[in-house]
Amino acid sequence: MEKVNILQIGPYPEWDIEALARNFILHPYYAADDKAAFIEGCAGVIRGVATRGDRGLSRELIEALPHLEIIAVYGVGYDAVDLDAARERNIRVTNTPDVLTNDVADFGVAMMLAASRGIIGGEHWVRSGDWSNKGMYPLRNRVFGKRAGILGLGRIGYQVARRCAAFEMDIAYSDLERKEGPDDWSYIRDPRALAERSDYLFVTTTGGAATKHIVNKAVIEALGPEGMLINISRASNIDEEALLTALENRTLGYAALDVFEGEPKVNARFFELDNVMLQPHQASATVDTRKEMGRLVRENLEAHFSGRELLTPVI
Ligand code: 8YV
Repeated sequence: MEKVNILQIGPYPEWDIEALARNFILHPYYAADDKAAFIEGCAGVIRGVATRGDRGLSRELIEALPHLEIIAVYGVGYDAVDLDAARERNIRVTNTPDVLTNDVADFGVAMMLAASRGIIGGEHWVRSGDWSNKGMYPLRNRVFGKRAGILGLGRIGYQVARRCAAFEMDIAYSDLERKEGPDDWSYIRDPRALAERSDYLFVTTTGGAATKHIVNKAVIEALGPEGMLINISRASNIDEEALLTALENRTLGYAALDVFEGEPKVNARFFELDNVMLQPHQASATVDTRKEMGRLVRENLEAHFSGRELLTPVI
C-alpha cells in the first residue's frame, strides 16, 4: 500500500507513532506553531485524519481538506467531530468503543471510593505528620450499600452499575428508554428524579448537543448537600457554572471530575474548593487500553485505504 498522508490532530504514544509511520506519512498538526500555514502546506495531500476524542475535527478543518476520506477517532466519544460536515462529503468516521469501557468504569468507581473514603487526604495526613501531630484522620463516608444513580446506561454506564452492584449498592439509571439489565436496577427516566434518589450520581452519557447540560442546576440541587457527582463522560454534560456555584455554596456535597470545560485549562474556581476531586481526563489512560485504542485507529485507517470493511465505523 502506497503511504497515505494523514493529518495527526493530537499527540499519540511513541508506540502508536512508530506503528502508524509504517503505512502512513504523519503530519503533526498539534505541533505546528502556525496551524493555518501548516494546513495550507499539506491540505493538498491529506486523505485521512487521526484525531482524539477530546479534540475531534471541526467543520472548518474538514472543509480545508479537499481529499479527506476518513476521520479516525482515538476514543469512544466522537462528539467533537462535526458529523454533519463529514456526512455532506461521505467522509467515514471511526472511533474506539469497547476496548476502553472497563477501564473508564473502573476509574469512575475508583474516584467514588477515593473521594468518599478520603484516600488522597489520608495519604497527606500520614506524609505531613498530621497523624502524629493532630491524631486520628477525620471519619469519612461509607459507599457499601448506598444509592448509585447512572445517568446513561450505555456500555460504560452498564459496567459502572455492575461494579456498584458488587458493593451491594441500590442502583437506578436514567436513559432515553428502559434498558436490559438486572431486575433490581430501577429505571427512572427523569435525570432530576434520579439525582433526588441517589447518593452517588455517575454521568456516563454520550457528549454532544443532545445531552448538553443534562446535569443542570435543578439536577445538581436534587443530588444535594449529601450527594456526590462523578463525571467520566464529557464536561458539556454538566452546567459547569451551576456546578461551581453549588460546590461553593455547599448545596452539592462533592464532585469527582475527570473532564472540564476548556480542558486542559481548568476554571481556577475549582482550585479553591475542598469538596472536589480533579483528574486530568485519564479514565481510559492505561497502557493496555491506549494500545488497544491506537490499534483500532491504525486498523481502521489501514482497512479504509485497503478497500476493506471498517472495524468500528460511526458513519
Ligand atoms: C480519551 C475519551 O482520553 O474515549 C474518549 O472519548 O475522551 C478518552 O477515552 C480521549 O479520547 C483521548 O484524547
